[in-house]
Amino acid sequence: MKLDKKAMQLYVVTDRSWLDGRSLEDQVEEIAAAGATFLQLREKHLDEETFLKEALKIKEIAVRHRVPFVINDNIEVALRADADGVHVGQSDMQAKDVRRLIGDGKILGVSANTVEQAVKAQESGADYLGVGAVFSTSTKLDANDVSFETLRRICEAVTIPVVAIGGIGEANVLKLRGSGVDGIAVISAIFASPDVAAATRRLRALSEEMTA
Ligand code: TZP
Ligand code: MG
Repeated sequence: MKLDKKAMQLYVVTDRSWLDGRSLEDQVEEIAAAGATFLQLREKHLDEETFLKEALKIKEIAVRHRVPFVINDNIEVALRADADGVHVGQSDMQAKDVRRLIGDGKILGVSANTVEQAVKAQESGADYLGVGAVFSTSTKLDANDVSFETLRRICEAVTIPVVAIGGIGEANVLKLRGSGVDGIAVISAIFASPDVAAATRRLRALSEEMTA
């Protein structure tokens, strides 16, 4: 599936560890209404049926706001919920196997942190790449660091859209200028904020400034 690079502008990944009693759906509704351009449901500890129920709720929000919606690392849930696609990391199932299972009509996102991984992912049928961690983050403890120079070389080496991830917040978005990325992916910069809608609006504007 061909993805518009604009969909990468503000890519929001969910994380229920920041919810603090708030409901995930309510927060995602606010985030989608405030200008997120892509949604990824990332659940590391839910059983399959609860994950599926959550996916169906988030899908309804994504459809209504016309933003692409993918599931992190669970093809079964992605297919059963009829999500727009799946996102896999380097330690998950191989991209080419995922592509075979989901078919050509679905979005396949792949995490990459080297030029070699990026090129291989594109050859395996990835529609976009998530590259990071570009800044230090405490959200994903096993994230590899990606330097600005590596990020720039990855963007140069592939033709598919690239979104930067990892430790991105209002204070450092503009540091990604000139790297070639199409946008930013964030978790805590939005979910740790007491006002997710306001954070979404500010990050969307900064991301647009960064890629302008
Ligand atoms: N992959 C690389 S870094 C990361 C993921 C999922 C975590 C991003 O979270 P945050 O809070 O935006 O740093
Ligand atoms: Mg994964």
